[in-house]
Amino acid sequence: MSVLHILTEPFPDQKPGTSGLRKKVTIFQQPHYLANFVQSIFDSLQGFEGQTLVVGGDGRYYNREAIQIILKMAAANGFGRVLVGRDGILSTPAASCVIRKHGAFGGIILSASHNPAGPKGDFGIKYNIGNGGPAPETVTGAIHEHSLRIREYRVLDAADIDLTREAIHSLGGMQVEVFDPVTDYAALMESLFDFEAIGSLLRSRDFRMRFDAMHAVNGPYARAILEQRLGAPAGTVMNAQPLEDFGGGHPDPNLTYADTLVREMYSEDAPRFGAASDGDGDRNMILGDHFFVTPSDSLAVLAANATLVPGYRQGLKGIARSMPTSQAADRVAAALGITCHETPTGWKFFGNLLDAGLATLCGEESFGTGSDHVREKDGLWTVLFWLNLLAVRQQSVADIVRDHWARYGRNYYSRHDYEGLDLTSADALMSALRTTMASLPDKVFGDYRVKYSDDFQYTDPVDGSLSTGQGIRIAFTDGSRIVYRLSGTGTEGATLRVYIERYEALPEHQQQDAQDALADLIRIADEIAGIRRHTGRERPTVIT
Ligand code: VG1
Ligand code: CO
Repeated sequence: MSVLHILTEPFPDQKPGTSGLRKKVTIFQQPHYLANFVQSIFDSLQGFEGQTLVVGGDGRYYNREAIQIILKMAAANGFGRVLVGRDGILSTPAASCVIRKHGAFGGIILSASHNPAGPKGDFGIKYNIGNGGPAPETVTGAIHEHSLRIREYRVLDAADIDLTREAIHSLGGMQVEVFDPVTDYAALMESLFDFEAIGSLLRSRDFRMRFDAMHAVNGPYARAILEQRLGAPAGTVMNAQPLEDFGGGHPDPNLTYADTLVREMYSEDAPRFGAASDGDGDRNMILGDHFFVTPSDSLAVLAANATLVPGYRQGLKGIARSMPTSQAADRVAAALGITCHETPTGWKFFGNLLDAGLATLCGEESFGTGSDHVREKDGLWTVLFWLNLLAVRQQSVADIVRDHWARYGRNYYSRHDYEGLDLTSADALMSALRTTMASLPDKVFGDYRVKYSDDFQYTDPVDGSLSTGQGIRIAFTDGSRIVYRLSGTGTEGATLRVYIERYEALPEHQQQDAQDALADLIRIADEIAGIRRHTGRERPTVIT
């Protein structure tokens, strides 16, 4: 088998976003497009000769073709071994787990997360480093630079590998091991949670749960763990078969897109617990009987109750949340006497904190929670954590959250997304906001006075690297906040995200509906940024 050196030209649009490179499938299918990016990854790394690479994806359309290309390129570039999930399947948290457990040099994850899939949908690729986490900005920056200079890539002239069966193959001088994608991950979960207590909860007659895998990657994981290992009745996991187009759906676990599950959880005969995860299995949504847990509250509740779970019995070293995530976790950290770190959006910023032992739990408002067990957010881990809490506390989801609000106060929270804006007007809105920002401190809007406003920047406490321009943050004197930022994961036009938060300490003043409680701040958010004026939109496309 010979190594081919293929001549190529750079594609100017290969700048990784919040989590890797995401584009339409049709863009990835252009000749050399994927190969250029993969070679740019390898060219930005050093010392991987003879080392192990982990490869897998969320099973979406083009996953298998991409894996065959990556295998042949890894062989041509000198990797010693590639571990690849059977059928090309690996959830994002499972990939992180496998990289760590097998001491791999790194991993390539093929996913566009919750973005729709299929020939007309999206595809994505990202590189994770040896700690199992997404490459930090220094690495993604280097990949981008290599992608702009690339002139050739290397690929082995070889036949495709059979990914459908567990086996060991050789490809040139490299070994390819097709392994079961669930085993290592399931063992890790069993080491963290009280499987006996969760199992007896799931098997008891007056408890019922539903897990919606949304035809995405977590189906096999949820079936193996919840149904086969823990004994939940067959059928507990719905939409369990990963499909190349996710069944035509939009595997984003929120109130809009997981509507079948949501309807069931708000029906007369609702189960006690409901959950869903996204395309690549790292996001989660947690529901009780007629009750929705906002992800920011979920992080705070997990932190406040962590010592009830075997894997976290020793307590937490710290908490970390992305900047737009509500400050509910900060209150728990204060009560526990630990630090709550505030990072830019995207899981890659948590890696150093976790590696340095500065944090144990992490979370983002975008339906992501996780811990130092891996270096990615983890959907099924969150579900098992909640089940462990339900088993120990013997209370409903709603009662656990209401108890939390009574003790710590409630951070009302909502995110308003304006999707598919044209780039020029979205940029105009943000740059106008950067100008207005300076004059905001001390200004009064109704009941709210601005305390400070800034364009969020972050200095990594471990390696000192600086990340700027991470979102406009407006803080009010009562602790309320409005945050504006542009999405880094979309593939069409621009998406403006507006995050709105208000704190209410007293349970007797706490109202049901977050949109009502935030109505004044929502108006102020438009007044300050001129959202309707700049975008021509009367309302957001998605409210969570
Ligand atoms: C979004 C979320 C962010 C999350 C990222 C990746 O990014 O806001 O919190 O880390 O998606 O999630 P953005 O730049 O579009 O706001 V996933 O499930 O793709 O790995
Ligand atoms: Co995801």
